[in-house]
Amino acid sequence: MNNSRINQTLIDEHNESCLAHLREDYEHLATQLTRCDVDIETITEKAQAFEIAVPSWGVGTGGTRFARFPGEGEPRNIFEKLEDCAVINQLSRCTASVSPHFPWDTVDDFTELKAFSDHCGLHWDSINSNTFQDQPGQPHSYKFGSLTHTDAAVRDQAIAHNLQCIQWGQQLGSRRLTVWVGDGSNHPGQQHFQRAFERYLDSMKRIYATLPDDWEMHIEHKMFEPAFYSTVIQDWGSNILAALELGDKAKSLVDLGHHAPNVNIEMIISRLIQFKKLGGFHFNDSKYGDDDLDSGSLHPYQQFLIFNELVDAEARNQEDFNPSYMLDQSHNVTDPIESLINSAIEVQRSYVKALLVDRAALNGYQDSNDALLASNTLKAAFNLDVNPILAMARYRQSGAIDPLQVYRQSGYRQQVSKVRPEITGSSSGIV
Ligand code: PSV
Ligand code: MN
Repeated sequence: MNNSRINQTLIDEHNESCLAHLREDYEHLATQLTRCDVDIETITEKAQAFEIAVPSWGVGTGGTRFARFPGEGEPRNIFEKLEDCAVINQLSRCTASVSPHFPWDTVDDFTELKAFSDHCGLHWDSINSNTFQDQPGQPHSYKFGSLTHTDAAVRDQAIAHNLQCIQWGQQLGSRRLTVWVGDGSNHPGQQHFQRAFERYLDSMKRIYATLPDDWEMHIEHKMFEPAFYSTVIQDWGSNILAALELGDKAKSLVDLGHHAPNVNIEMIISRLIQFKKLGGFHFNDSKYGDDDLDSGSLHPYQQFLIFNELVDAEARNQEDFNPSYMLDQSHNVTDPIESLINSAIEVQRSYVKALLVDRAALNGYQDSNDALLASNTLKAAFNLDVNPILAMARYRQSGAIDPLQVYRQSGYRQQVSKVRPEITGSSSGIV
């Protein structure tokens, strides 16, 4: 099997047809940036090195509590999910890694899975454990929690699953475990806050103890859902406390949708960086809660401000700073491949714009309390059109100058629909 899912000639012909305009736009932007002492080539090289992981579950059509409307040619297993991920990377050239979720992506033969991902030119990002759902035949239910359950037998089962995830991850060459639990309560008084957190720490310590030396454990907090009154790891405060208690290999992961509307997430990022506890991100956008909308579709300025903190830390050579980037969204009404390509590029765009912030000027305005010019310095970078840099980064790596146009022209979705049977009926639930 050829590891190019999209005919490379189609991409090359498309690029050929757009190249003259891209070169003109790139030259123009290069001239503009030179006026500010910025070398466009340095920025383009950084854009080329940018990488964001795709979640395996993101290539399936998502849904809400009310309904799910299945898409055409949806992947039925992790092998087909990898095929879709390979398309996303072939066109965008910034998504060479995939984050699996177990047991959703469990296979009999992990050597075969690893060989297939290698063949697709993909590697494995963080392993996600799942103790928020019951699986067929499972002895104990997670209805009232997993790692924090009052019954030790349930906690043991949830711990064992996480240990299994680490072993599978080692076979795939991953070096991270992400733990998100839905544990919490729906009624005031239902759960003793302190005892539940103690049980959580106890369970997590047992998982942490088995973590290979070169692994990290990422803790993901979430304000609400499925627990609607209290969630054990509900905010970055509980998250960093747990990470500090566990040790250096435990870090906090920030999913953008897991905060109340209007929370200053960029400041949370700064705090986590300062205390060497920023592990990584799940990027998405939201208006009301954990909407899982496409990255940058609503709050591109917030996403830019987050990258402003990240680039600032990078520029200061902040110690122990190496966050991982991943998308975590639900595509309910779009083709997931299109949404993921678009979103990856939107996150890359925020990174590139943050690289263009005049940091010396910003620091000066901060020190002299010039609020307006400090703000305008950020805005100047945000308002730049960096499309030519992003397109050139793709072009130079054999990706598509306009990935969505090539994807639609390729007819990939129609082709896979022929071999992947239509899923009929409407079910509800997350992907
Ligand atoms: C929870 O809402 C979450 O953000 C976690 O990352 C889960 O692993 C993922 O979504 C599952 O869909
Ligand atoms: Mn998430």
